[in-house]
Amino acid sequence: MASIQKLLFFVTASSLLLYGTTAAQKPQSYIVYMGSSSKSNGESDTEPAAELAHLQLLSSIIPSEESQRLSLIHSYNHAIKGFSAMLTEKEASSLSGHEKVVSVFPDPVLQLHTTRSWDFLDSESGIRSGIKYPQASSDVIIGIIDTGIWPESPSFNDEGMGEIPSRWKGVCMEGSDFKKSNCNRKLIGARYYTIFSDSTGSKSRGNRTHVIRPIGSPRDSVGHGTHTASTAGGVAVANASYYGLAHGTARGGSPSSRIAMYKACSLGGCSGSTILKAIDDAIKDGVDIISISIGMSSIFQSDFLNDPIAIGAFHANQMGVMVVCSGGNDGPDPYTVVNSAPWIFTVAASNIDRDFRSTVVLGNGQPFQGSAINFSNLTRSKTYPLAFAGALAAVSTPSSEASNCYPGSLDSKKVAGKIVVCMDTDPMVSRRIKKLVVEAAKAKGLILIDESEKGVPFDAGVFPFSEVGDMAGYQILKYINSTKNPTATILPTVHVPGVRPAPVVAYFSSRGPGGITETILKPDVTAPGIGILAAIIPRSDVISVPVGKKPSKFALKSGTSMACPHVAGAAAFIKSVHPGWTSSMIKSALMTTATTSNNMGKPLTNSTDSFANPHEMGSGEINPISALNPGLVYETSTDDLLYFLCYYGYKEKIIRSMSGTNFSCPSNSLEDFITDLNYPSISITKLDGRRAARTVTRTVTNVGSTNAMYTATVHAPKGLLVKVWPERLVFSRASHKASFKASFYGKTATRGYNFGHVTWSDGIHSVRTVFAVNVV
Ligand SMILES: *[C@@H]1O[C@H](CO)[C@@H](O)[C@H](O)[C@H]1NC(C)=O
Ligand SMILES: *[C@@H]1O[C@H](CO)[C@@H](O)[C@H](O)[C@H]1NC(C)=O
Ligand SMILES: *[C@@H]1O[C@H](CO)[C@@H](O)[C@H](O)[C@H]1NC(C)=O
Ligand SMILES: *[C@@H]1O[C@H](CO)[C@@H](O)[C@H](O)[C@H]1NC(C)=O
Ligand SMILES: *[C@@H]1O[C@H](CO)[C@@H](O)[C@H](O)[C@H]1NC(C)=O
Ligand SMILES: *[C@@H]1O[C@H](CO)[C@@H](O)[C@H](O)[C@H]1NC(C)=O
Ligand SMILES: CC(=O)N[C@H]1CO[C@H](CO)[C@@H](O)[C@@H]1O
Repeated sequence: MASIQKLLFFVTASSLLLYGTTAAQKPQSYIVYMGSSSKSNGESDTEPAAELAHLQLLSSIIPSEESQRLSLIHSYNHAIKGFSAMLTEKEASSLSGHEKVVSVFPDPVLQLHTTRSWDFLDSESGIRSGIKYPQASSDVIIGIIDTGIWPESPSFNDEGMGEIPSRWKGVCMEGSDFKKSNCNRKLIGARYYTIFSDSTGSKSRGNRTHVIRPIGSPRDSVGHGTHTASTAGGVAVANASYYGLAHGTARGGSPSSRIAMYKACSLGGCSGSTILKAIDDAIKDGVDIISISIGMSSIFQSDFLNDPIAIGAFHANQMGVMVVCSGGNDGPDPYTVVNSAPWIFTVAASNIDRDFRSTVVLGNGQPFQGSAINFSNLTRSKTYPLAFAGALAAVSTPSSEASNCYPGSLDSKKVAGKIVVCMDTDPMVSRRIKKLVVEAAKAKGLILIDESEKGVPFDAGVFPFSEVGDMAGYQILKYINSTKNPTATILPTVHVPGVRPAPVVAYFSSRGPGGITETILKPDVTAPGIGILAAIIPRSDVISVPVGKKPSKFALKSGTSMACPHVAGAAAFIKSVHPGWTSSMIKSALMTTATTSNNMGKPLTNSTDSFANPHEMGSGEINPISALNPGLVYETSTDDLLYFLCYYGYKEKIIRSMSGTNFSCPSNSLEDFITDLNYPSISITKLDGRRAARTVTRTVTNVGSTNAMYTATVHAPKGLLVKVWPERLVFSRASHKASFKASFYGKTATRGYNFGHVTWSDGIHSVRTVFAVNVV
């Protein structure tokens, strides 16, 4: 679905074309990526030495008369080697040919994965409500790369927390409104980065002469970072609610964990070079898990080596640090998932078992259950004139635009005082804009007919708002036609708990397969991302505050941005119970124990009531308690990932730079071989139905009781023949690893993607391995 963001992106892209020639000579920010910074002896250069080397490299290509440009925006030298700087296209291209350089690419602007969900909203508390975690006493550190943090939130209270782990090397940076004392034993670190701006004041590709520091501190002025941080690692706060909605205990996924905030983003987005710097810092500081609810637009995805999150996450992974990312909000079309590298844990979003209803009552007494979060002051006892927006068009405006409530399409004289019904037949304008349009025209309220997004309640603040589906919308329009003076009212939102079915994959959640390679099944897992209750900045200029109330300390937000820190928190929780487990073991545990059934005991569905497939939900909805005891895990080693890079097609020289070793690619490297990477799911991108079976190998590690025997069962769609051997895997003190093969034969299978799973069970554990097989 085209969002307003994408639209703006296109406008920018075409204006760049207009100025093509001058743009090519005008310096802009580029990222120069030079691989791993670790040397063969395991050490890395000191910071000044690395910067000097980077400057020397720069001076070799920047003409001496422009020596004022001879400066680095960021220098990466902890885990990642490289820098960002202002370069012309020509300089960038000559640098890219340099022996020590892996890739050079324009510094991209990445978006927070709630950009669309400024439109969205709802509530929840921590990982699935109702689950109590066993006592986990450990010192796992979660790094959050986001918009900063509101340290006074009760979610970051450190009461009862022990000493900060001695391995922590991070800092608490001060700013005008952020003191060292704002950090504590819960929020143990906070960094911020300079935000660059161009002359137009928008966030930019970094003109060093125009540095702006809107708030030179780690303090959050957006609310996104505070929300994600408290979802991942906030402590339990009783009596939390959003103005009474979703009342309950707000708790992060791993309340015992420490949080470190890396403020790399502002409301307008995040520059890729800054995110890369934040990842490099987080690795150096000693975090265990990094949570990133940010991504490139799915339209502009190019290559792993041009993607700062993919590059940073690769080196984090190499250093044993897990990186969890949101998969994006560009669903429900296929090929929209981003952050899809195999070394990233990619998260899709689902609803939880609660709903926010804002009932519409027509003048004839007929009620319709709409969805919204609103603090409407209208009541049942009085109704207001009701009109269809198409009939309120401004002069010489097509009624198709007016019916969709486009900016400028409505005649405010006709709108004032009425409850307006808008449609969503054209998704170019978001509901947030529609609300602003009718609100500015002095409407009394807005009823939006939107079948697809009605499941994601929108926070309209104090403005009376309700969103209904096509059926109810038709009835409402029919009523308007049937009477001379139609009227209606919109009641304040009520919270409806125990909604079934749940979870349901969110409409907006980005879908697989991955656009860069289909050989890794993406997204990996699903987590709650609709209506998540978590800490927010309690500022009245940021959220609309109902009359007579103090700004809420909690808010309801939706997006894969909200799902990602649930998984980061769950991973931290598992690490706190199993400190010795590696990132890949934790990821495998969360994937193979994920659930694929809902609270009605039926298979999980998507928002249009079809069974959800692994391109929508990955291995399923995370179940952190089961993941504590997965039985078997798939370990994916750094070498596996280096083989991935070989098979994907990168030159050996590049892979050696990235690994910092003299790794050698197999002489025969085909993309098809990626399927054999020891990943906890299987994706076969082309299974030729006329050819012989395709066989893949996997190795599992026993993390359950020493002596165990597992047998396999296969669930495959009709026509796809799947065989697994050996039929049994036996583990003992002497052997805690075992390999198996699975073959796929598609002669009679339906063309296109077939989904199923192989489950290893010892009677206690079920180790579910999802597969996606594209039969051609
Ligand atoms: C930075 O912006 C200023 C003002 O717009 C301009 O004069 C200057 O040339 C720019 N510098 C670069 C390196 O683009
Ligand atoms: C939560 O609110 C209820 C009712 O307002 C009150 O009885 C209870 O003590 C509060 N709990 C906490 C922990 O503040
Ligand atoms: C609702 O609140 C608005 C201001 O927020 C006020 O103008 C309006 O009169 C109120 N309506 C009712 C029915 O109280
Ligand atoms: C309402 O009336 C308009 C104009 O006569 C017509 O185009 C529309 O289809 C009617 N809608 C319904 C739901 O009856
Ligand atoms: C739900 O799944 C069905 C079947 O795969 C598909 O046709 C439909 O488009 C999906 N709905 C959404 C909202 O993705
Ligand atoms: C490079 O390869 C040689 C021989 O294959 C090996 O002995 C050496 O340790 C390797 N060096 C690094 C840095 O991996
Ligand atoms: C459920 C809920 O909180 N509804 C609120 C909607 O807004 C009105 C006016 O502010 C409140 O009185 C309701 O409590």
